[in-house]
Amino acid sequence: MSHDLVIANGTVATASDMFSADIGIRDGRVAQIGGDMGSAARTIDATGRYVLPGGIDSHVHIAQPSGPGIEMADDFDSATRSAAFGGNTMVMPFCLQERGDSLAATFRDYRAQAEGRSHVDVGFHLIVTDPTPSVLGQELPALIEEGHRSVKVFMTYEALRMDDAEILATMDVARRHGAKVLVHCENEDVIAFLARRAEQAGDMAPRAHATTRPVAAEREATHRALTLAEVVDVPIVIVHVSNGAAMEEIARARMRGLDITAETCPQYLMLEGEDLSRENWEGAKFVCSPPPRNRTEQENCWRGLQTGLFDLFSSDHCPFRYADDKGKRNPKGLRSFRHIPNGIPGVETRLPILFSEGVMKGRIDLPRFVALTATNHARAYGLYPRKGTIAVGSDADIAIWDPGIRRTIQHADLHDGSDYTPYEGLEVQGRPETVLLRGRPIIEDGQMVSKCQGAIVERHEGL
Ligand code: DUC
Ligand code: ZN
Ligand code: ZN
Repeated sequence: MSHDLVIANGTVATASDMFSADIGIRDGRVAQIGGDMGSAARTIDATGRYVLPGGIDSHVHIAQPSGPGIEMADDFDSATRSAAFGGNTMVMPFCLQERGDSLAATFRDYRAQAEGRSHVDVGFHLIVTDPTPSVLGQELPALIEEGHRSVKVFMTYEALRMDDAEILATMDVARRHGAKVLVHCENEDVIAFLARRAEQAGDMAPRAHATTRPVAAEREATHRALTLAEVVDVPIVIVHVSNGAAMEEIARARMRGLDITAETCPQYLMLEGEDLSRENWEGAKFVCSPPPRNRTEQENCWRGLQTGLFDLFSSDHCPFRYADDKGKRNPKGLRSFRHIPNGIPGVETRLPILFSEGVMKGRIDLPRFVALTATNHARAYGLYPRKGTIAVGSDADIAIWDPGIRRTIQHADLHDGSDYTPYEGLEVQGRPETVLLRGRPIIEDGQMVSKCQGAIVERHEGL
């Protein structure tokens, strides 16, 4: 057999196994694992390296409308470039319907922004904020039939949230047409009440973002979202879980037989609410929702990654610039925490942080790392086994990691459009040094070697 590319002498890991084998790649797919590879147009020597499925980051925000005067720091070019340097071969951003707009027209425009401008493959989730009769009756069913199998709804953010009746109606359409529903679980009335009280007391600084979005608001909303999904009998994804009380709600609902996918993110392992207290408004760099909690909750989230409570480890990459009046230091945001745009960059640091803090520090093994960062994302969103694994016939989306490299995370070395990283100064061990997208190198020796080869992945496609 002849191959376009052979990866020789590496240690391969999937979500279930680790083994020494050469990988033969032909026509963009894995053609052979182990045995006599025959001839190859090119061979990469992976001695001492781990050969892993490329990361799939199924929760990123790219060029998403963010309210008057506010602009996200990334377009598809910069976000997917950053993703590739971080060892990813696919991202899944959200197409956000703004109230009053057509979901179908919004999707057409959003897809066009990604086309030809992405360095890794892209698959889309939909966000419904305005469940009008035409959206629920025609547009959403048609989009689901076209292959969009995941719809996000918000319980918080005044401009995005839906009430329980609207969420139920949206869930019902998703169930009937075969999509799962992702839910952002925070109780908006609790948050609005606490935020008003904080402002009246003159408590305007970034730290109040965390104190006005307490664990109880997330726990209650998680319970309610699960209850609504139970009533409708729709598969649900609880995204960006930050704490043990919400995890308990998920565990209890699983015992009742619900189909739940649960996700956490690096910020809930590495950051704390106290980070929002940094001086000179620097706390704004850590404003995201739900907010980072404390050491105990970090440990709870680690436990959830270890035990299988969490299926997905995603970045929730949502970058705004810090020193920018369209970002974290916008004029209104400098007056009150309520106007600081929510979200932090993280698509490039997600995998290095979990590799270093998880695998290198012995908290999780390499197959679990692969499951949490690639395989389970592919399974959850209808991409497996084409994506998310190394198997004969799968897309050759592969990251080759050098586990020996130690470095300090600094924004100067990252590639997103923001001007900071919340993980500045964090020491990590391990780096994805070569990344292949459908068999073609996109990153080699820490350099980008391709241009916008990313494809839009239609979710109904099989192998
Ligand atoms: N919270 C969200 O819900 N989405 C993006 C970022 C954030 O902080
Ligand atoms: Zn969210
Ligand atoms: Zn998000």
